[in-house]
Amino acid sequence: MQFKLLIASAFFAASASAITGKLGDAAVITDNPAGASYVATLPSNGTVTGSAKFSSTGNGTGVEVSIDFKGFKGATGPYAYHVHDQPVPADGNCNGTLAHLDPYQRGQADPCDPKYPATCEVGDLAGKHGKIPNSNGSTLEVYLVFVDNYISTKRGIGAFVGNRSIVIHNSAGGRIACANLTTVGVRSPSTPSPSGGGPISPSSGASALTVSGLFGFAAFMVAVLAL
Ligand SMILES: *[C@@H]1O[C@H](CO)[C@@H](O)[C@H](O)[C@H]1NC(C)=O
Ligand SMILES: *[C@@H]1O[C@H](CO)[C@@H](O)[C@H](O)[C@H]1NC(C)=O
Ligand SMILES: *[C@@H]1O[C@H](CO)[C@@H](O)[C@H](O)[C@H]1NC(C)=O
Ligand SMILES: *[C@@H]1O[C@H](CO)[C@@H](O)[C@H](O)[C@H]1NC(C)=O
Ligand SMILES: *[C@@H]1O[C@H](CO)[C@@H](O)[C@H](O)[C@H]1NC(C)=O
Ligand SMILES: *[C@@H]1O[C@H](CO)[C@@H](O)[C@H](O)[C@H]1NC(C)=O
Ligand SMILES: [Cu+2]
Repeated sequence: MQFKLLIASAFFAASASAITGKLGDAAVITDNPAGASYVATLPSNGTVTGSAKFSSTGNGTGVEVSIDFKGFKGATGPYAYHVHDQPVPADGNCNGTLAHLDPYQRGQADPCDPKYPATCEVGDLAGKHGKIPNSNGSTLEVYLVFVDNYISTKRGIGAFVGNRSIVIHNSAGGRIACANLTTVGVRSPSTPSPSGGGPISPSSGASALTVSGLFGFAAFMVAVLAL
């Protein structure tokens, strides 16, 4: 039997700590380039398949992450997932991605406290937004959409994700899937912006099914009314 989960709330570890990195807390990135989008497509023959897409929001603050992962058969969760610092080597060995993206040098010894996301490693997406629950050996498909204010689609800064990778872990920390983030290219707004109005990027169709997607839709409505 296949389970399909729509994750609307997060699952957090009990013992979390607000730890400031050696270089400070993470900055909210407010100038992500309009239309920039990167996708990590997992290998089709692995334990987990599917993709994670990272796109600038319509207002430049934060990055919308849209995940569709399926598989997990025979694996043990809950499953963490992160942006890792390095790309996947050509041979596909996920160990080559090294550690989490951590431009502020926080380290991962103490778990992230999602109440204080600026104190988490920038790449610790599961720490900030929740792990994927245990599939108990069964096949699972997970759709997840959220906005993270600390990762970036802006080239040249430490929080830039476009030249890095995403890694999914089992409950023991083993790396069960990984993929390079690669550019999707720059979208143009579907309609010309009225003078004074910025481009608007409504959430994708899949995200409309989730709570965060509904918030995205609400933000879109507000943006239209404000023009
Ligand atoms: C998936 O396919 C690639 C390329 O053919 C191969 O290198 C890799 O070992 C395969 N992985 C698994 C888990 O079978
Ligand atoms: C920017 O847009 C995202 C949704 O795309 C929304 O979650 C966020 O609140 C907006 N931020 C600001 C500062 O308007
Ligand atoms: C990931 O990207 C790097 C850098 O472009 C490249 O060398 C590597 O071969 C890619 N890995 C895979 C598995 O395609
Ligand atoms: C990756 O590292 C882990 C932990 O050191 C090791 O058990 C595993 O065999 C490594 N995997 C590969 C494919 O090298
Ligand atoms: C896995 O088992 C746990 C404990 O019985 C349960 O809470 C959880 O909902 C199960 N997960 C799935 C995807 O069925
Ligand atoms: C990715 O880009 C950032 C920002 O330009 C840079 O600091 C980092 O070294 C790059 N990482 C890799 C693996 O190329
Ligand atoms: Cu990781």
